[in-house]
This record gives sequence, C-alpha cells and structure tokens, in this order.
Amino acid sequence: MSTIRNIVILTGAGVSAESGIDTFRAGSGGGPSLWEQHRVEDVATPEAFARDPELVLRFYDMRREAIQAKQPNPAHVALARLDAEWNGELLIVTQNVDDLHERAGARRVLHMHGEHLNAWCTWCDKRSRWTGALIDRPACPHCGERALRPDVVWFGEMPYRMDEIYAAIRKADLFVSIGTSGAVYPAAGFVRDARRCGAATLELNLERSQGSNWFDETRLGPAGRLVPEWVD
Ligand code: BJW
Repeated sequence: MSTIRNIVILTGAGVSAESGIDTFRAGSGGGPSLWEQHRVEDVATPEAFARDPELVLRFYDMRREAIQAKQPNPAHVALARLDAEWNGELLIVTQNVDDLHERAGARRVLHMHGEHLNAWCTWCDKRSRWTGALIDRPACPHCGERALRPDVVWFGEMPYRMDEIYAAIRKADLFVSIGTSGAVYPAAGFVRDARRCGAATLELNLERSQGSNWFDETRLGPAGRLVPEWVD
C-alpha cells in the first residue's frame, strides 16, 4: 500500500455477521436473514412507521437489545488497528447501525444509515443517546414530547453526511468494500464514484456483490479472516 495515502472503507452487514448479527437479505451468505422474519416494507420505511409504529418500535427495540450483547470480531479489530496506525486520511463509512467498529476502538467512523443507540425526536429534531426501549414512548430529554423514533435511515430517506462521504471518495486512492451486497443505493454506487475519481477498488465479501464487476479486485471469504489478512 506504499503509494496509497487516502482510504475510504465501506462496510455492510457482512462485517458484523461473525459477531452474530443477522444480515438483511436472504441468500447473503451469513446466518439467518433479518428480513426473512419481517418484510422490509413493514419495518424499514417511514410509511411502515406511520401505519404501525408499535411493530416498528418493537422490531428496533429487539435489535437494539440484541446488538448490545454482541462483541466485535477480528474484522472490526483489524480495521480499528488500521485506523490507529494509518497516517494518511482514512474514513470507515458504515451502513451498519451497530457500534461494533467503535467498540473495537475505531475512531474515524461515519454511520450513513444512523445508529441503533440514538433516538431522534421528530418533534424538536434533536438526537439523544438511547439504550433503552422506545415502545413505551419515553419523553424526549430535550423537549419532553413523546415523539422519539430510532435514529436510522429508512428507504426513501436521505442517508446521513453524504457531502462528507463524497468529499472523502473524491480524494481516495483506495476504496475498499467489506461485507455488503451492493443492493442498496446510494452506497452501492460508491465504487463507481471512487473509480471515476481514480481510486483503486477492492472488494472483500463472502460472495460476489451485485456491483462486483466494478472492483479491480475481489477476494471472497469471511470478513473475520479476509480483513486481518488485508490489513497485515
Ligand atoms: C459476509 C459475511 C461474512 C455475510 N464475511 N461478508 C438507485 C437505483 C435504485 C433504487 C434506488 C436508487 N437510489 C435510491 C434508491 C432507493 C433505495 C434503494 O436503494 N432501493 C434498493 C432496494 C434498490 N435507497 C434509499 O431509499 C436510500 N435513500 C436514498 O437513496 O435517498 C436519496 C438519495 C439520492 C442520491 C444520493 C443520496 C440520497 C436509503 C436507504 C436506507 C437503507 N436502510 C437500511 C435499514 C437501516 C436501519 C436498520 O438497520 O434497520 O440499511 S436497509 C438495509 O440495507 C440497511 C443496510 O445498511 C442496507 C445494506 O445492506 P447490506 O449491509 O449490504 O446487507 P445485506 O444483507 O444486503 O448483505 C450482506 C453482505 O455481506 C452479503 O453480500 C453477504 O455475502 C456478505 N456476508 N456474511 C463477509 N462473514
């Protein structure tokens, strides 16, 4: 990696699969898929939340509780080590709402699809750290209204901090995608953006993603093995 200074790393559900967190899509190689039990349109859209808030809040309360019991795996640990040791610019753009990158020690992490441990008040628009249940409609610590929802990005909503992500991609010498199916935009388009801006592109995944042809190189296998091998 001698000529490389600026790195953007995109992570998806596959990086957390070996920690015991279900991936989203059936056939995506890991353990059971989350949406075998829930149709995406029933739980991950603003329309679903408007139609049946109890179902959606219960689904996210269950996942928040489960994720807090999980631990980072060797892929998170290797990325945290790279983050600590890399002198150039580095940004881990994660689509995951878990906090396993941070718990492994990574600092330069951007959650483009939000964070499980945050609640967003739809009344006053403020975010707060939230580890408990939302189903009981707790009051917002800022304004007191009972209008908290999970601070995650659903289909049809704008992912977070896109300007920062595109700025990092424009400067990147290397773009690495880890454990994502390439089924969800705009993240699925980052590899093309990175190529257009001159970055080398590498995919680390259990199986080929939908955008696999766009990568200069694809390495297939579990992230818990591939990521430490790549970092070392
Ligand atoms: C392993 C492994 C192991 C397993 N080791 N690997 C363009 C074209 C068509 C449609 C659209 C488009 N642009 C926008 C859309 C609409 C929509 C969209 O993409 N729809 C598609 C279904 C086509 N996108 C949106 O609505 C987004 N908003 C938006 O675009 O706003 C406008 C905009 C325009 C332009 C610029 C900017 C904005 C919002 C998308 C929000 C996604 N939200 C979710 C839920 C988050 C909350 C929650 O957690 O519940 O995010 S959906 C879900 O999918 C979640 C994930 O972050 C995301 C991606 O999933 P991921 O991570 O790839 O998981 P899987 O399960 O799909 O794949 C796992 C992979 O790991 C597999 O490849 C396995 O092989 C691998 N794996 N075990 C290594 N051990």
